[in-house]
This record gives sequence, structure tokens and C-alpha cells, in this order.
Amino acid sequence: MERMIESPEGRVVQGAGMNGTEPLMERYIERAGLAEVWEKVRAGERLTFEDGVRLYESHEATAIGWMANQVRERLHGDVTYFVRNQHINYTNICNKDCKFCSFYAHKGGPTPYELDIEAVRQRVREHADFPITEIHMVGGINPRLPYQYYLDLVAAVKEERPGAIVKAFTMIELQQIARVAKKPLEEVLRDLMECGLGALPGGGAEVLTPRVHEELYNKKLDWRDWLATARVAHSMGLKSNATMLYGHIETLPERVEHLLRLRELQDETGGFLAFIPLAFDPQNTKLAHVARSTGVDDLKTISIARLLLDNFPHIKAFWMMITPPVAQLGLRYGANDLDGTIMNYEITHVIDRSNRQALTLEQLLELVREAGRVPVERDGLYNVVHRWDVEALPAAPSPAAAPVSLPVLN
Ligand code: V47
Repeated sequence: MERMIESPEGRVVQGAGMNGTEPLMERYIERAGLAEVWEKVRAGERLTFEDGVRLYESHEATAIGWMANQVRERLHGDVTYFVRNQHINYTNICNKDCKFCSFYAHKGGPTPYELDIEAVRQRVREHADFPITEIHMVGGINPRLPYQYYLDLVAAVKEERPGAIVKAFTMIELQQIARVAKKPLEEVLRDLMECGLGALPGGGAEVLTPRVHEELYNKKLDWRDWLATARVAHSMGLKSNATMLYGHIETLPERVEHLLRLRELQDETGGFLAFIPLAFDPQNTKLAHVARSTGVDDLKTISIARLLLDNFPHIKAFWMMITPPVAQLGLRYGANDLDGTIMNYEITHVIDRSNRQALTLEQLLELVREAGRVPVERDGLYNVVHRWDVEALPAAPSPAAAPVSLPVLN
């Protein structure tokens, strides 16, 4: 059965099974014991918790990836988003002691730092010649920072980069800001939005189950409070992302539980833009003995997210965590976004020994095109900045320019 479906880009795209591979793949999927799941995916029916666990327990990554790719193509065709963005981590001082974290300052770990507003401005100015359209800013829970610091931080970045979306503060940071402000969360969000806050990143969700919370990050928000904070932000019109930190102590059913909790909130608010699976990097953490996730697990996690999160428009293959080659493959396993140039990432270190902290526009375009996809540059809210299938790459790096304002797609 073929279906015509409206994509988030507002285009009508062909339904599953239009590329001629369906009969072959269906036989393979049946042999893999996933026929029932495929029937539902094909019919656009919602998958259950049991379906999610069955997918995770299957070793047939190619079958799972193919199904996820059908859904990805239904929604987005070949369109693959990326963003020219910059990450800024304003402090690594944190009182939460999460066992999976190597970023926060502690004895024998990184030296503590706290960027003052001028230093943050300077970071933004370092890339003044580059047309960045998203500034992603997060930091540790640093009890020394007063309310005014956060307001000044957002206002300063917005002033330096008026054309960019300031995507800042995870749910736990927002709760900390409300605590130091001694104001209700709604009021704090309103103040931050007035200063220029445009969206929220997806961090801090970790694995939204009581056991993982208790064992790894019990000083941070638990699943109920993380979701409750996101609910308030969404109700005020702020879009956010959601992540899952996988590949440590969590079980496969716990991953599914996490995804379904996100799906339930998305049904209620529609406020999530993208889901980003974050592969755990054990180096220099209290879980240094844990083996790093494999390429198969990274790809399956992208695919299963695409299949279970039927109400999330975007699934991101975050190249920094899984390496550019695996992220590129992810574009055929359900992902429709690669994140972006990043510029500098301090939470973890890139895992392919290249010590890479950034990708150039040319590298991103090549990754996308080589995967047979169409690169579309977006801003932090998925407004289209430029379709790179219609114009050749300029010979010299493009000059700094504010993106033209195009309609919000989601
Ligand atoms: O919340 C911490 C994770 C997150 C480690 O919204 C670790 O577009 C791996 O949320 N190994 C911050 N991950 C990063 C984040 C993010 C990244 C990219 C895009 C977006 C988005 C959001 O990093 C933290 C935590 O879950 N993290 N330690 C680690 N050792």
C-alpha cells in the first residue's frame, strides 16, 4: 500500500515502499521476525513498548534501518538539515556530580572556569566572519552565578549575533536559574525570552527512568521534573530538543521507556523539534570501565528513535559523538539532521582521535551529498536558510550575513 503524506516541509511525498526495494526487504524483515512491526510502520500505526524492545533485541540493524529510512523519506524525502552553529559552555563549575560527566571541574579533573560576559562576547566575535544562525549555550550548575548573569549572557549573545537563534539552558539549568531568581519558572522564562532566548537544547534528559536517575545523576531533575519543566517551556511557546544519553548502565527496556515518555509529552505539547541520541563517552568519567557504544548500536538507536518517536519531526545524528562517518550512515538509518559546524565542544571529546571540534561547510555538504541526500541549511528553529542543492558552493567562504527570514516549518 502506498500513501501520500504531508511532510514538515509542507510537501507531499511518496509513502513507504516506493523505491522498488520493498518486496526483497519484506522477505528479509519477515525472516528477521519483524514483520508485525513493519506492518504497523507501513500503515502509519504507533509502535508499542514491546515493539521497541523487540527492535532493540534484534541484531538485524539493516532491516531496522530500512524501516526507519522509509519513515524518514516519507517525512523529509532526501532533505537533510545542518546548521552553522557555535557551542559555548559558559562555566564548568557544577554541584551535581553526575557519574557520566567528564566536563565538570573536580579534583583531578578539568580546571574550574566561569566565563564573564565580555569573554562570551569575545567567543562570539571570534566567528564574526562566519554566518552562524544558532548559538548553543549550556553550562554546569554553578551556584555562584546570580540571576542577572543569565539575563546578561543571553542579551550579550543576541546583541553580538542578532540574526542567530540563541538556544540555551537545559531543564536543570532553568530550574537553577529560577531558584537563584526566587521567581516562578514562567516568569524567568519570560525574562529570558525578552533578552533573546529563542529555543532550548535537549540536554540533561539522560535516561528518564527512576533507576538510572538514582544511580547516575540523583542530584539533578528526575524524569517527572525534567518533563514538567519542558511542559512549562513548551506552554510558553519555547521549542526544545530532547536527548538520550545511552551506552552506560541503562537496559534496553529503559531506553524504550525513555523514548515513550518523550513521545507522550510530545503528544501533549508538540514542543519538541529534534531528538538527539548521545552516545556515552566513558573517558575520564566515574564509568571509565564501560565500553563505548558500537556503530551498530549507534545506528540502531537512531533508527529505533525514528520508528518510536512518530511525532518528532527531526532525528539528529550528532557527528561529534558518533564520528562523521557513522553520522553520515545515520542519514540512511532514519536521521534527517547532522547538527552542524559546532566550532568547539567541551562536554566530551571527539572519539575518532582526530581531535576534531568543528566541521566546515564544505565537509558537511560532502557528508550529506555523498549519502545521496540534499543538504539544506537551517537555523536553530529549522527555518530554512539555504538549500544547497540549487546553488554551487562559493569559491571563498561566504561572508557573514544574517539569514533571510523564512517561514518556520514546525
Ligand atoms: O546533558 C555528559 C551529555 C549533554 C557525557 O539540543 C555526555 O541540539 C556523552 O545536550 N558522554 C549535553 N555525553 C549535550 C547536549 C546536546 C548536544 C548536541 C545537540 C543538542 C541539541 C544537545 O551531554 C548532557 C549529557 O546528557 N553528556 N557527559 C559523556 N561523557
